[in-house]
Amino acid sequence: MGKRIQIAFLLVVLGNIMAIAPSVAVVVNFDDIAVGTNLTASGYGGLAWEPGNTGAGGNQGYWLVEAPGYPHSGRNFVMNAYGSTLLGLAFPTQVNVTGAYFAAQGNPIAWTTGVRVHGYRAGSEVAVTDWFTDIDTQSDWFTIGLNNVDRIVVESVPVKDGGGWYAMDDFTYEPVPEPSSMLTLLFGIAGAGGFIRRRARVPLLQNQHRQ
Ligand SMILES: [Ca+2]
Ligand SMILES: [Ca+2]
Repeated sequence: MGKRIQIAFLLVVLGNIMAIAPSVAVVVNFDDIAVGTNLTASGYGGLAWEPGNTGAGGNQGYWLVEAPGYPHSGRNFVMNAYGSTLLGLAFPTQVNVTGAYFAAQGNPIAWTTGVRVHGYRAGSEVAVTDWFTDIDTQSDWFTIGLNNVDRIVVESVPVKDGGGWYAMDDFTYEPVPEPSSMLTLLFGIAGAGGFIRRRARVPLLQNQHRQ
């Protein structure tokens, strides 16, 4: 293998790995956890489900696994208990939040009229989505598209007693590869390249000895 071909080959491999690595989507479907679970401090899915702001009746909101209602997958989904209008979710590393399915929850007079998502990085808000207003009995995809964030807050419009209820399902995000792991990958590939070169040389040398 010529040197140029080797380098081209390695670049193609590296390009493919870099293209593939960020696209390992994680889908949180809430179907493997009991209905009625308060997700605060549960660590469900390896994520930090935060308590929310005060919702209806002066009660503190939280992420609550619920069914039946309007799930997208399986039977379960997550809802904002007491209609909490600000509920946070934190990630162990930076992620790209792709989106989630949203639907109505509970009594029709309590359905929120819209949700939007705030993205945070290292404690600062870096972006916010537009309002998603398709909140009804048909669960639909909300493209959130917040990249390189380590925390999000889902905000809903209050409609009753200070609360605005919704159901969320199939929450989807992609971990962002850390620069250190990409460097490790680079060194690994460079090492593999050297190994391939050494292996390629051996038969050549042997052939030369035979000639
Ligand atoms: Ca589900
Ligand atoms: Ca809908």
